[in-house]
Amino acid sequence: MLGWFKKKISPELQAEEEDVRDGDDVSVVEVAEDSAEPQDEEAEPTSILHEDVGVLFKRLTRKMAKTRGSMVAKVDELFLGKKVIDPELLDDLEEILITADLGAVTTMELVDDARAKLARNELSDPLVLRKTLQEKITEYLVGSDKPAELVMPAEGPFVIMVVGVNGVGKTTSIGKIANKFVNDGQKVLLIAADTFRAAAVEQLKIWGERINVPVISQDTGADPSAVVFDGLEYAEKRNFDVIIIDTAGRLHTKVNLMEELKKINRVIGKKIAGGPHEVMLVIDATTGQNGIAQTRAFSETVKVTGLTLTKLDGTAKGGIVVNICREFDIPIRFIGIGEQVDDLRDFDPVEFAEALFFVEK
Ligand SMILES: Nc1nc2c(ncn2[C@@H]2O[C@H](COP(=O)(O)OP(=O)(O)OP(=O)(O)O)[C@@H](O)[C@H]2O)c(=O)[nH]1
Ligand SMILES: [Mg+2]
Repeated sequence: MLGWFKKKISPELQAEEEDVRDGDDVSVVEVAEDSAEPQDEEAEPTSILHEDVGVLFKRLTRKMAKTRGSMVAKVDELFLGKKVIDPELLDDLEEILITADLGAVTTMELVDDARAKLARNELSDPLVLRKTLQEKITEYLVGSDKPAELVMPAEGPFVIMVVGVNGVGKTTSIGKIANKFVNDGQKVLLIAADTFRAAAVEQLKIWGERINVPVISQDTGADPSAVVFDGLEYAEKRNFDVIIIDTAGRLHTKVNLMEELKKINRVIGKKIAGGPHEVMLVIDATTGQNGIAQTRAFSETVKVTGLTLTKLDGTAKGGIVVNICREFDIPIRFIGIGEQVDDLRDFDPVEFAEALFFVEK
């Protein structure tokens, strides 16, 4: 697999850092200064590329056991002992795919295609049908024209604003993503713009300490846009490569909360040219079809440029991934497969489909 992010061009690295800290209300959890020296562009990243791909794949399939158990295992059960395909078998297949949250349109397309082939006597072997299903699902997953890798700006920090409904895994994903950047030698700053709950700021600070990156925060109840403004101000002369902004979870149907996101978005744009460079929507894969409604609502509010799908280790409804890839032309950047720092994978459609259809021998 290729790298998961790239820079437009090599940035000019600035050696000196000035202390521009201002405003007593801004709380900064500092870390050791030498923690994130930028690396040579050509240098090999120290990320998962050094790990054994076979081991990672096994881990992915293990973590996705529930998704596999639901969809593919049921398909296999259905096909077991069947020598030929008949119309009833296709009806049962349709039910399995719908239950796995593949979505009505995708399911109909897959099953109708099989029905047509069956009618033309072009399909008789269940194993061939299984293979066709995997191929079609891979096609849907690959479908997006947009590159899955993050593209960092040539100049200045790469600003990522993370949004999504309550409890989907935004803060946890930020911790994991920040850690990936740190492992690749990037200097990372986190901004806690979730000011609704003190616990939210605390949670981000704990992640900051764990992965050794500073966290900018203010008191509970502060205006999130102001926190972001101050945070970006703090970052200005410190040459951060990556700034990740955590926002409060919000119901996609609550107009005033969605408006607040627009304001944060505007503030970032005024402070950093072209920012935010990535608006990452986090979706909990266990919520199934509602993920589609969430993606639509957030996309109508701010320009969502990438998705992270979480909790794929805990859902029997992994079909939502296929559905989202088909419905929107927004790349899935990462998938979350657990609560730990390394439970995040770059989304690779082919690998994902293989993991979905993988049978343990
Ligand atoms: N199993 C599993 N749990 C996850 C994953 N990602 C996050 N979680 C858990 O989901 C819960 C919510 O995660 P948070 O990161 O706090 O979610 P959030 O979107 O920041 O929540 P709010 O800020 O309240 O909107 C926590 O218990 C996380 O540990 C994942 O990929 N797999
Ligand atoms: Mg949070």
